Formats: sequence, C-alpha cells, structure tokens
Amino acid sequence: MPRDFTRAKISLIGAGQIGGNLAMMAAQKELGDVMLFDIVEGMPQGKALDIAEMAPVQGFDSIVSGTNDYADVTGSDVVIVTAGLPRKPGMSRDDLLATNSKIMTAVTEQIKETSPNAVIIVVSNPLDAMVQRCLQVSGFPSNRVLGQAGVLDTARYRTFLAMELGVSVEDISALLMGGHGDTMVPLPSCTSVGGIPIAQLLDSARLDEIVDRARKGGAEIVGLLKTGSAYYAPAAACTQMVEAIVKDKKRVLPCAAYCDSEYGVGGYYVGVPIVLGAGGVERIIELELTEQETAAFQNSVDAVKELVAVMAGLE
Ligand code: TXD
Repeated sequence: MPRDFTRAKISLIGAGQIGGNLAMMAAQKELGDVMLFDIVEGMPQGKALDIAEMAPVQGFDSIVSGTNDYADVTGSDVVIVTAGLPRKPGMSRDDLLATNSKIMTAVTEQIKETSPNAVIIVVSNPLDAMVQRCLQVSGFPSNRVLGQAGVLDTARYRTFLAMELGVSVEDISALLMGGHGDTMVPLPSCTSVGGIPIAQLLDSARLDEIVDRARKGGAEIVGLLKTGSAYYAPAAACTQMVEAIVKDKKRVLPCAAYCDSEYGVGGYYVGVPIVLGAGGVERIIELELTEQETAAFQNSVDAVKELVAVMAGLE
C-alpha cells in the first residue's frame, strides 16, 4: 500500500498583485497546491492557468487553480488574505477602514466555514486593524491568526543596509518591531552583519537615515509606481511565512501577533518576534527593551489601539 502523501493546501483570498505573485512564488518553491480566489470572474482562473503553464519550464509540480467559489477553498491548511480595496483619490483612511473591514468580515466568515483548521495570514491594509477583525470574526485561537508586515519591513531595512555597506543581503540579520509604517521600532542592538554588531560598521546618524527609509519604504514605491503599492517583496515576505508553517520550520520572524500579557499590550496585534511553525504563532519572544525602545513601542501600540477603536466605532 503506498503511503498517503498529501501536499499542503494554500488558499489565497484576493488574486490581485500580491495574491498572483504569491501564488507563483509558492508554486515555484513547491510549498503545496495553491488555490487563488477572487470575486472578479475569470481573473484568478486566468492567473492560475498562466502559472500552471510555467511549471514545465521551471519544473514544479504544485497544482495552481483559480476560483470564484468558496467551496474550492475547503480544507485549506494556510489561507492568506490580501482581499480589499486600495485607497482612491477622495477617500479618507476611515473610508478605507470601513470598506476593508466589511470585506474582511465577509471573507473571514467564509474561511471559518470552509477551513476551520487553517492558519490565517492577513495582509490587507490597514494591517493591524484587519488582523484584529479576522481574529474576532473567525473565533480561531490567536496562534492561528497573524499578520504580515514585519518580514517585509525588515527585508527593506536589510536591503538598504546591504546597499550601504556593499555586502550580501544574506549576511544582514535584523529585527524591527511595532506596527506597519511610521511607528515602526528599529532595534539596532538586534542588527548585525555576518555576526558583527552594526554599531561597529555604521554610525548611528546614518543608521537612523536607513531606518527612516525602511519606515517609508511603502510610500517610496507608491510614489514611483503611481498606480498601486508594492507587491513583489510583500509576496516574497508572505511566501517565507507560508514556508515556515507548511514545513514547520520554527523560523524566528517579526510578524503581527496577538499580544495580551506579552509586552503589556493588552489584547492587540503588533509586530513582535515570534517562532512560526505548523501551529502558527508557536511563541512570542519577549525581548528586554531599552527605555527609548519601550517608549517607541508603546507609541506604536497606541496607534494600533486608535485604529481598532475607529473600526469599532464604524459598526
Ligand atoms: O505588508 C503588507 N501588509 C502590505 C499590505 C504591503 C503592501 C500592500 N498591502 C495591502 O495588501 C494593500 O494595501 C491591499 O490592502 C492588499 C492587497 O494588495 P494588492 O496590491 O494585491 O491589491 P490588489 O491588486 O488591488 O488586489 C486586491 C484583490 C483584488 O483582486 C480584488 O478583486 C480582491 O482583492 N477583492 C476581493 N477578493 C475576495 N473577496 C472580496 N470581498 C474582495 N474584494 C476585493
């Protein structure tokens, strides 16, 4: 009797720019079979077929499919949500919050119904509020609902450091905490180059400039593209998280995780280092922060709380 080997089922809710690229990257790495879902008819099917036709050239056997029917999402092991609308001219941040939180509620109800054992990774913006909504609606344990932001922000920071120092990106190890964007908290004490503390290679003024560029990394790309936000690096960041889960790698990565007693957050999502494996958020690593880092982190938590309060007020 042959043993029953099954591949992980990875479903992507939202087959736009990030969803499409994530489908491609996950298939190329053979992380599992990929189901692309979107409300736009034909689009996920078209992207899936295009990716499937890469397989003979690139040599991967993951099955990539597209659908407009949630029944096809049934039994997913990992679900990544990128569904939502980007901000359009004339729309306030609250308008976006209202629209996307409605989408997040509807999407999460379907995930709960079709894939009750999945780990959900939320990507849609405003990230820290959307992941909170997903937790509330799913009723899943908080270890199975997390958000992607920190892997991307840290990747941007590592890219700029490698450019500055003229060394391989592979040798830059770094960590950023806090929310996605302006309130991001850099931790120079957790930044090293081939094991060498960053302070020995770069003065703190230059490091601050690099952190600032990472902090505004999303806006820099929006400014260049003009028609949308970044998607290749966000898709790569999600791919790394999916890989950690489906291969139970127990990677130490900065992710938006539900912190209650941790860091004294009191029940909100915020970017912290976690151990990511088959169980989702298997552990939140609590670092000892300096006074300045604690203040910056608190500032970030306050911004998240404010966003969640606005979202609650919209109901
Ligand atoms: O690091 C991060 N977290 C981020 C997040 C980095 C970059 C971009 N970030 C946010 O991700 C961005 O602000 C958006 O909220 C999401 C997705 O970005 P993407 O660039 O992929 O947006 P697209 O191309 O507009 O894709 C969104 C898709 C689109 O195809 C819609 O038709 C679909 O979402 N959509 C839905 N799918 C399913 N169900 C519903 N209800 C739905 N509504 C829209």
